[in-house]
Amino acid sequence: MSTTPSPTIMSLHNLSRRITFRHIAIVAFSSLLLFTLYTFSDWHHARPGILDDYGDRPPPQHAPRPPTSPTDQDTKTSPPKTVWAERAQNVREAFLYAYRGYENYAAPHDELLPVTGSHIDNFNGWAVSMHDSLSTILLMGLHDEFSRALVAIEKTNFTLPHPVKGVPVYTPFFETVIRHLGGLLSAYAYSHEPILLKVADDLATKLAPVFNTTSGLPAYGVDPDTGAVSPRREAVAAEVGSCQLEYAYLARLTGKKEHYDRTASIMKAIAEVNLGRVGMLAQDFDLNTGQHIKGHISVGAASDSLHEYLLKLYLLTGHTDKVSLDLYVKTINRVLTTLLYVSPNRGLLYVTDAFRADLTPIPTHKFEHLSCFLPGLIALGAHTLPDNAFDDARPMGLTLQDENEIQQYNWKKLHMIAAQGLAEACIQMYEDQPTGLGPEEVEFSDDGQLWIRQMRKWRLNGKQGKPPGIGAKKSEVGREDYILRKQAYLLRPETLESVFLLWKTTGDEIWRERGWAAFQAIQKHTQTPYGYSSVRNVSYIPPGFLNEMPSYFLAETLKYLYLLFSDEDLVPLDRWVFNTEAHPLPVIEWTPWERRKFHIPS
Ligand code: DMJ
Repeated sequence: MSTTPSPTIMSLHNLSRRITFRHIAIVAFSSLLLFTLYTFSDWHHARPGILDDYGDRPPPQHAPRPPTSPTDQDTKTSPPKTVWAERAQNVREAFLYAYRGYENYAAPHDELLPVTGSHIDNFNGWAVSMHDSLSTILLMGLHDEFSRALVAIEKTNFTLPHPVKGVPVYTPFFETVIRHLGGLLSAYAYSHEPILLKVADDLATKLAPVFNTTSGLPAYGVDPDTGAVSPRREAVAAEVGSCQLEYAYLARLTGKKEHYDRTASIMKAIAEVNLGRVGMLAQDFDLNTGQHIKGHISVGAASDSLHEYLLKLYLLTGHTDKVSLDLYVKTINRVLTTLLYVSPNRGLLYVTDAFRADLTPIPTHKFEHLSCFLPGLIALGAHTLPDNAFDDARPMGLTLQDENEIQQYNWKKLHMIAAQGLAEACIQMYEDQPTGLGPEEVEFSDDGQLWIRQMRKWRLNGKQGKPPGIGAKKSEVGREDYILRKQAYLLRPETLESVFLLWKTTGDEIWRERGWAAFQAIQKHTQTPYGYSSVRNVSYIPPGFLNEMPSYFLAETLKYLYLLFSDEDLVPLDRWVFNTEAHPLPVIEWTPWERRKFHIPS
């Protein structure tokens, strides 16, 4: 047997002779350095995504990012696929529990009173919880629930009880469109059940007298039996500009020009608003002149979905409605430069509202749960709009310095930084509370700084570290930076909607984990013997039931959670657009015939 060492052993032998104490010391020192950097930096949190670098590389277009699967990332930090499937199943069960509570104790009325097991007709008494649940039922594959709903829908007649004969009673146009019409249309898109389209068409026609205003913007409400329209001549932004998706899609399904005219009438009116120094659509409108009044700018209550529908109409109509895009671009420029603040101690990025935007905007420093749809919307825009979407932007109402500042960045990067920071603050509001539930409204101390000014400092300092508003610190007693103004959690969806959209657009599993913690808090603190209830105070355990289960909990909150945990891409963002009540509508590619018939410009 030969004693000659094999080549491998020889080279090891030679190598060991060449390794000196100096080599060992260098290796030991480098390992220590790497370990320290890893431990005290955020390297180990980094994941592939749009925020990997803050340079100018744009993200891929129109390709929804596939969720990062456990096989291509650190398995220590991401649970296996089966865990997410179980979590999706938990949400499906929660939905069934809530919906069966409604069916058994409240149908055919509007909503369930989940503590007393009774009902309330707080909208029109047209079974709003059933219509609002339809698209969730279909996405979750609940065939029996869908069949029962169809039987009830056959009997729908959309009339209102008139307590005194001849005295009009108005159905609220906005709520009826987003919940009833949106629910029926989305269910039709998934099921093609003819009754759903017929009922949707009838309803939209009964509501149409609201458009008989001088400006063409819809009035607050209509008596569906007589066509009488509510007399108030002032209206809020969300109510005048949140039906364009539903009427455009209905026009596509029925071929009826009068339905498309409703969408066109709103877009024409808002395109003619003199934005001036206000810089974006304000909260209050005059229905006679079509102009906005007062200079109160907000993305929260009474304004929210008007801004949402600017981007979404552009996406729904296959990138054809340029008026919509132009207004969306102006709005976001104004919001990013004027309404975003960074809190002083923790660096939380929040969006507030401001008065006197036509002069010098005065921020309130209020941060509403309702505003938490915004990070998701901004992320959706950055993910789906083409690279040149902001090229023709003519910012309005901005100072020259702010205008110059936003032009220093690739806009998609800038938007994703804002979206991530805002979404972090929204979910942090939940994580700060002992219940793990998010408050309805907080107020920040007024010594926060405008985000765009902090971005400028960060840029001038060579973009060292994370951008302002990203990775805010945890709460410390006495340094929370905000107080609770409205302590209730009303089972609202906005934060979870954004968590879902941040997950979809970045592929970062941290959003799923944070959403899962919120769902567990909902299970623990809001479940009742009959369903789920809004709660009085998120900072106390127990938080105290309010005996309300709003229909949007079924339409939105549980749907976004289900989609967040489902591994399957059930609603691809390049093919479906969620209305403001989370009812998905399919993207429309207008045919030449439709363009001519509806007078849609090419
Ligand atoms: C929903 O009805 C809709 O999302 C609406 O646009 C505003 N918010 C409520 C739920 O909070």
